[in-house]
Amino acid sequence: MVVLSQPVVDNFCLMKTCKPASSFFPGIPVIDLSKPDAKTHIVEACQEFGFFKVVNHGVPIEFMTRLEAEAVKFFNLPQAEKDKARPPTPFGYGNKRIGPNGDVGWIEYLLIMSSNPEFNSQKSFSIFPENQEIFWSAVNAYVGAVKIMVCEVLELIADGLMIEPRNVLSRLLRDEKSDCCFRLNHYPPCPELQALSGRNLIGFGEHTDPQIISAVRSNNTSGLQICLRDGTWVSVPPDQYSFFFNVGDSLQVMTNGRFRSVRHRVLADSLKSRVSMIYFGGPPSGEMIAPLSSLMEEGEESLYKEFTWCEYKMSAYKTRLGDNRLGLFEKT
Ligand code: GA4
Repeated sequence: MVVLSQPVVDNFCLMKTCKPASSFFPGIPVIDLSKPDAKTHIVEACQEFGFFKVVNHGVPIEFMTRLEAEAVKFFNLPQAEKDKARPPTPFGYGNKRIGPNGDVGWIEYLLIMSSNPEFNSQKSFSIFPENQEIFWSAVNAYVGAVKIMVCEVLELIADGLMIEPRNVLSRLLRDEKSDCCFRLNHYPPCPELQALSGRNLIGFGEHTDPQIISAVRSNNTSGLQICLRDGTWVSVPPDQYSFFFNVGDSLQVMTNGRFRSVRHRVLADSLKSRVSMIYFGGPPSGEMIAPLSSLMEEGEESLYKEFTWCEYKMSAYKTRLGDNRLGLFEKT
């Protein structure tokens, strides 16, 4: 018989569970950035899945492993030490609570504003107070290289869509006022629950990302699932050397629904920790999020009401994680 101590039961009782993931989905599109046909395949993947894997990405593996080591060092600190970092309002250290509206998950995380490095070095963030330098230099090296790759992908998207200028999307991330953020996630294993019920905990509940595009890198632990067009959830095979890209709500709007903002979620593993690092590419606050005029066919109308990124973000922070946030902005 498995005997659970009370705190473990308390920890689990608010959490949603689901059946352990079955086999891996073999159909995730793989984009090789060194191949001339990358642009065509990216556009196809954004239309069909809103999701793809990128190889030959140019981000040094050393940047990934160095940041992963720093993240593991932080998440392994005693709880009281981690709680000294500022709370996630929205940037800071969070534990089990996601966002401001009551969502929970089997996760702890650091949410960092990546457009403004000075913000991070503020004492209030307080990660490894005695020696913050090593941590922040690992973050900055990683985020800098990932941003270059993400901009390249956005330029390939413009090429693939045959729209000009080719920086029509990437300029939004390169803008000094761009609103990009970054998160380090740790999904601890959940062996007790697995033993008790044969089920896994939901680490991060299903949702779409509000931004333009997101790039995920994780260690070699599975857990990420995406929702296909027909509503089935499939498991993404982990690959610690590659990046997984999600189309976000803003890119769905900018392509007037041609691209799909993909619903995704993460299940905690019963035995292995999952550590992931995600770069979210968002535009400047005042930017209008509307279909790109160079893409619209003659007479084509926008499927969405007009809004700025700032308005969308404010609205997103009033929603629950799994809500259809874009629904509020669809024309009826
Ligand atoms: C989902 C994508 C990013 O992780 C995030 C999340 C944000 C948060 O964790 O603070 C949100 C979520 C995300 C969408 C709806 C709101 C805001 C939690 C939540 C309930 C950082 C983001 O930009 O939006």
